Amino acid sequence: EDGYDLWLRYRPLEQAAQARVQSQARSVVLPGAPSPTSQAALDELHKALTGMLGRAPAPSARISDGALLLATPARLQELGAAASPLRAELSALGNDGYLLRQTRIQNHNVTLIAANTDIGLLYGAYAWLRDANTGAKLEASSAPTLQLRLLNHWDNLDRTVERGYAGQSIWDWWALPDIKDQRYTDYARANASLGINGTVLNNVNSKPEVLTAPFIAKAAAVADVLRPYGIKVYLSARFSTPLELKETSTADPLSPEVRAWWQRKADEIYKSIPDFGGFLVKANSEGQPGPQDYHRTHADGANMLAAALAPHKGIVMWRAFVYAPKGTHLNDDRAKQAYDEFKPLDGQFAANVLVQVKNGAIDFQPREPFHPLFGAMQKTPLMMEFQITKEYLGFSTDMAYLGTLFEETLETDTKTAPQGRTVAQTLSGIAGVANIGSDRNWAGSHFDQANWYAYGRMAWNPQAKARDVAVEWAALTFGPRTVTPVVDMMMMSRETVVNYMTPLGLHHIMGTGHHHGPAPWVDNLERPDWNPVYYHRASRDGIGFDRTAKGSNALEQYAPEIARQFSDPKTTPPQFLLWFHHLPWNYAMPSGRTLWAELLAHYDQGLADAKSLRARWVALKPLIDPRRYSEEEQRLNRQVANATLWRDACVAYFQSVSGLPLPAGVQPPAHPLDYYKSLSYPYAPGRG
Ligand code: BDP
Repeated sequence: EDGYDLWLRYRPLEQAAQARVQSQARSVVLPGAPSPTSQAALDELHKALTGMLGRAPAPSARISDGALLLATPARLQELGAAASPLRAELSALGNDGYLLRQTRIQNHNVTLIAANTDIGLLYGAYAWLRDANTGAKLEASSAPTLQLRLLNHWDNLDRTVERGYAGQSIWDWWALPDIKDQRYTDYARANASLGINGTVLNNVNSKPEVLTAPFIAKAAAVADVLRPYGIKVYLSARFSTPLELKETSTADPLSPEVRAWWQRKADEIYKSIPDFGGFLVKANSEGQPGPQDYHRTHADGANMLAAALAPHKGIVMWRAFVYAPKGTHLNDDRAKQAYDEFKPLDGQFAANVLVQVKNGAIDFQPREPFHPLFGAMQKTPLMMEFQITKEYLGFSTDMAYLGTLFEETLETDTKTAPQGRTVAQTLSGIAGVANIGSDRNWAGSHFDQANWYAYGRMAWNPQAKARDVAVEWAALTFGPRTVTPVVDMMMMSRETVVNYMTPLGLHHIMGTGHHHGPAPWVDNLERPDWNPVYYHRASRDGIGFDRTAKGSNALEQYAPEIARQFSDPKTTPPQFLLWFHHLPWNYAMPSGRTLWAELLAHYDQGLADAKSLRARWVALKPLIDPRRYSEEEQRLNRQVANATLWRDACVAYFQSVSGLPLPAGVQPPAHPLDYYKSLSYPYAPGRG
């Protein structure tokens, strides 16, 4: 067990489970000639059943008792099962949905996987296998609510990965298009097993070369591998590409020359990749070029690209993560900028543009309140952008199961409709910044595989519960006997990180550039809002960022009900307290402690829980295979050290600012503040 097989391990089942699965899959029947997609379903079932049962199922063209039957409506009709109530049920399941049913067809008891399309059959096959493995009930139907379920790779053409902690890029651009690594197929299988149906191959900080003929050919080769699995390829486009390639004299989106160039480029791409998905664009943000360079709006820029893609049914995903090194909001609140720039453009985007919004208004912090654009842009389709790779949550060394973060965000009521409207309900699509690399275990650590898994499962069903998803993943990954303790670890892990890094709504106090270790003292960076002191605003008189009407008034960007609730510290959820309020150190918390004592208690809790995670894993040693056990044990040791560092450095720093003594029982930091300030992290991974 080295983790390569992810949650598709297909190890021999225990006896009772074997008998159950065997009785449902004596043979596998797919009437008619298979397409590449239904062939992929057959191949997966064959591989899985061979692994789980120890022998291959009989391939068969005829239905007999105990057959596992895969069929679309046309095939059901030929089998004389068209009139069944299944038909109506199927028609409600759309292109991607499937149903699993024990039923009788042609006088035989069969297990039916039915779907309207071959891709639905593939999804159904994976669902059936999930159930077969975990012993879940086999009477299900399912269809996704979001049609766009994407991964975003922040992968560079030289195979470095921005914010990647799992080795090099999976895409070997140099070897492509001639050499197509087996990993691409396994990547496709893993994604299809979750229902992920699109992938942006390259970094949002994009290079012009990716749109040149050689790279289009490379992307086409990847697209060919992913196509049978229902995964479309997309590219991140650099706004100034034609200018930088010296093929136009400007990149102004309203220039006819520029528009014609992009039209030709789109036509060229679709010649090689007929089902190309479209472009993802980061513009006028962190130094990236964009339409504002020509005094045009984001809508002008997005619509120009959209026009080029529209004839081919492609889309533009235009990111709302905007702020420029020298731009607006320099002396205001960075949290407000995306809303301020995008809300006025609501209704101005072309029909094939989606605005892609990070889950929170700052930047993938361990915890953020939901982004105020969700629910606010009602005339523009929005996509959620989550970060699966853990840039701000301890990379792939610290354990943090993000299912809880995804759930917390998706289920929040934006209060933008009379009956309520959750963040999930405001979405038309979803994207996750991938944590996948060339590491043998794909994600840098075994537990980080769970974040890829949870993202995919929750992209399919944004109402899914993080715990249920964790139960599935744990059963598939470590086997049925460890599920409860493993899930308990996962469920506490992200709060643990929040507590030892950024409790009570603190944010962005990580070290410059690498974002790994603590650096709440940093105050000397060029842009004010790159500095941790800008975000925590701690001084003798208190701590926190006042985003109420007395402060930056970022609260005004939320629905009135939320703005009202959060404008009073007493009714602000404690986990967001210092996100919205600047409060005196002696502010009385609901616990009865002062804010100062509460802050310290959270840091201590984070460290205690990191130790508890390690102890729980150690207790599982007899039940986990040696390699995976040891790889995680080493990481959990490292996490305890990291939690200690965070806790001690933050206690030392905030004490130096508050000037307050440590309450009785609180351990002083191991070193003086200067020691923590002197630490550096040369060659930290993930800078791309
Ligand atoms: C920040 C990352 C940076 C990304 C940027 C983005 O630090 O590497 O380029 O987000 O999302 O979180 O564009």
